[in-house]
Amino acid sequence: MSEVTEVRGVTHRTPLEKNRKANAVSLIAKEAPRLGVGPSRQMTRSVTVWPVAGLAHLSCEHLGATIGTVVHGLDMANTTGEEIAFLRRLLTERKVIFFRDQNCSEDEHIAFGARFGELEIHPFNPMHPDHDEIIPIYSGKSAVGAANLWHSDVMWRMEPSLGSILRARLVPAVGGDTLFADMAAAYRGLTDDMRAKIDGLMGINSGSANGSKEKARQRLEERGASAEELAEFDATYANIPIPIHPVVRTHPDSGERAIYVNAGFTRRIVGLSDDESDELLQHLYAQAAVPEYQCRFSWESGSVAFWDNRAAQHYASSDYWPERRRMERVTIAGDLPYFRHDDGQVTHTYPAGPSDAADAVSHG
Ligand SMILES: O=C(O)CCC(=O)C(=O)O
Ligand SMILES: [Fe+2]
Repeated sequence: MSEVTEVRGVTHRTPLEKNRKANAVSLIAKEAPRLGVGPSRQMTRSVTVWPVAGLAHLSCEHLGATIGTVVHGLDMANTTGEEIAFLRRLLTERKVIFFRDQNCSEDEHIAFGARFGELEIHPFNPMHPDHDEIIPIYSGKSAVGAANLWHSDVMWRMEPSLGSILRARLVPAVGGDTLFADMAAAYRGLTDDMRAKIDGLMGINSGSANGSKEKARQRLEERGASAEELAEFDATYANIPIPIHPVVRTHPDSGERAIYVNAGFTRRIVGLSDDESDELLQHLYAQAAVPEYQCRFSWESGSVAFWDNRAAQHYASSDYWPERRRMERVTIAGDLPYFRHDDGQVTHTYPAGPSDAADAVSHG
């Protein structure tokens, strides 16, 4: 990752800024017990926009302290191998990257995603009429934006997606921003005791895809699907396993640890009493909402956000009703999550057995 860090360019600091930095750090330290937040990173000021070493046509601009970087000068429809390698490293380091003015076709959006891995086709979400790989996320008068809760995508899968590439086609005049939280910074901000407590714990995640399976079946019925088609749907999706994911996930590329539970999917922590599990989950869910770990992106038509589901959570602000907002998402398939213990042992995600599954259902 150092390669990316190195291209940040010169750090200009006047004596006043040095004092400001010291004051900011000491303020955070003083406030930390009250907020429950530790300084997760030494604050530094870097130049606002810097050129990328070896890729002089690109320049970068950070949005948040540890998360979110806008890459200027990229054309998603025409990328080189060097650009893709750079974006992959930048994504791992900054958790979400952004591009502006990408007026490419749906096919080009899909082709760009495919350069990062196999693409996922969501079995339950309504699909784009012409492209199975694109999930349309359209809101307006009769469809209120529904992604306004902190989550990372498709954690109901045993292998949740690596990343999502969302492009704005139509945006409201005001509002409709998306917020992102760096869950590795959030992990580093926990107390030592809390980190020791959650390292190696496992969480039961919702197996129902938040009701979207039922909605997909209903859509099939409304479209007049035959009894055979409905039976095939039931047979395919009746027994999808309920995943038990690590509460702290080790990133496969960087080795960084990140909090890997969220309000959207995680229902229960294995091996704790109901009360202990609820209390711990509430505390961990709440970390995504801490501004120090976040960046916030304001969309324009043609803007793109590409986030790493393994280390970031996101929240789409639903503050523009009844205006319309039309987004399209391409999703890259991921691999089996794991936690690497201090002694090097690895615990992977596993499917819930019958009693864990009952717990997940009773916790909704
Ligand atoms: O609409 C957005 O900004 C994000 C929606 C969302 O949660 C997603 O695309 O995964
Ligand atoms: Fe999402």
